[in-house]
Parts: sequence; structure tokens; C-alpha cells
Amino acid sequence: MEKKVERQKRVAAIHDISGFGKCSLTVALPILSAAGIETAVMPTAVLSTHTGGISGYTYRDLTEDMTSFAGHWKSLDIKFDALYSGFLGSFEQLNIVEKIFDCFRETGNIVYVDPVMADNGELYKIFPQEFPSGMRKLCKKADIVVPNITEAALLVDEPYRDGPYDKKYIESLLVKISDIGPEKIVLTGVFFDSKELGAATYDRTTGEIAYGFANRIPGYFHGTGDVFGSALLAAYLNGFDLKTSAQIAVRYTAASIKRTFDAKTDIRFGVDFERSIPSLLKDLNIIQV
Ligand code: PXL
Repeated sequence: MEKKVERQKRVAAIHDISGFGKCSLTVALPILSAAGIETAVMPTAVLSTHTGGISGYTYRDLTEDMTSFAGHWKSLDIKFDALYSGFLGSFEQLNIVEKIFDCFRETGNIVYVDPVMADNGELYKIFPQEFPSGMRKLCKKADIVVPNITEAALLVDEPYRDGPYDKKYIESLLVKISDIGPEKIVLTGVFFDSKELGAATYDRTTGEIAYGFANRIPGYFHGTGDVFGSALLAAYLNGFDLKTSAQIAVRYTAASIKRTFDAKTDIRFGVDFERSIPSLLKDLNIIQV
């Protein structure tokens, strides 16, 4: 009997290309592709490296190209199972991406926003102070948002709090972010003690809150938010529910960090997510062995 071939899923990934440093598109594209998902890319900016702890990077803002880029895709009647936005190259892009979401919205497709703008209690220096309120507006359009704790605090306009956290705080953040509009929230950088680090998920339709943790490795490793976000979307589009997708993404990110920690690589240069791809594909039931 012939095996029924499922239609291939397709994502539009709207992030920058940082030539060196393993984040945004250079992470999203390989992870989603490896998971069997066709990935169209809309670059928001092209940089020589990311901006996290590295100076002297080149920066080409692509704000002016995005509307015509999207218009061309639309003229070809291209449809997407998910629209995945991450690092945006300018404040104006918040509005442009909102229009792109409206343009490609279909019943049943997913608008997935990683509100990349801050970490460790601070807004990224390249963004203006009004960026968080613009991002809040973009998040209204999303079905799923994946902020870290700093981004979550900015989205709900509260001061940043250092961890360890407690369930009450985490769950209040989840509910407040959901009040902005998105039905599903995944909060990263959650820890209740010094041993474990992970993510919390909230689904407003079921009211379910769940957690996924892995052993904590000391240090701040750049690009892990993008590794996590891309792996989570890969799992979700492969049919896993939100909490299982988050657990798979936590495991994958932690394994990538562990290998980088053991190799003593410069933490600004990103994590070895490439060599954890086989174990991710096993967790996704794409490969056996
Ligand atoms: O990983 C988030 C990110 C993406 N792209 C660029 C960045 C950062 C974080 O610093 O600088 C260009």
C-alpha cells in the first residue's frame, strides 16, 4: 500500500542575518529545514555579526525592502503555515511586520512572535525606549509569543525582577502577556533554584500552565533564544502540543549549550546547535535510531 505523503509545512521567517555568531536566520533556517519544514526568509537587516557583546559590526537596515518583498510573495499566492518574526531591524518594521501578518493570515495558520528586544534586565542598546510599546502592539496579532523574562516584563510594563522566581510571579506574567492578545505564551529563562533553567507555557483556551527544565549551565550563551524558538516551532509544526514542544526545545537548547560549555568556546559566538540536530530529530520522531 502506498504511504500517504503529508503536505510539507511552510514558514516565513522574518529575522536579521548576522553573518557570524549563530542567531536569528542562521539558526532558524537550519533548524526548521532539518525538521522538514520549508523556510522562506525575509531578512530584516544584514549584519557582519550580532550586536551582543561584539563591537564594530556592519549594519544594513532592510526596512525599505520588506513591503515589496512581501508584495512579490503575495503576487505568487504563496501561503504559510506559520509567520515567525524575531529580531527586527528598525522601529518602523514593527508596523510593516504587522501588515505582513495581516496580508498572510489564513484560517488555521500561526502567527509566532519572538519579541526579541532585551535580555538580562536591559533593552538592547540599538532599540529606542518606545520599542517595547511597539512590540506590545505587534504581539496583539500573535497566536504564540516566546519572550524571555526581561521581554515579558517590558511587554507588561513592569520593572525587571532578578531570579530565582516563584510560580506566582511566573504565572502572573504568563496571564498578563496573554491579556495583550496571544492565546499561547512560552516564557523562557525561568528558574526556581540554581540547579535548573527552562521554560513555562500557558494556553489560555485550556488554562493549562506547564514547565520544562534542564540542568543549568553557568554563563550567558548568545543566540539561545533563537535556538529555543526555532526548535519549539519545529516541534509544534510537526504536531506536538505546546508543552511538549517547549520540553523538546528546552532539551535541545540545553544539549547545545552543554556541548559549547564543554568545548570552552567564546560564549558570544553562539552555541553548537548543529551537532544536537540528530537528537532533536529523534525527539521529533523524524528519525529513529
Ligand atoms: O539573538 C537575538 C539577536 C538577533 N539578531 C541580532 C542581535 C541579537 C541579540 O543581540 O544582536 C542582530
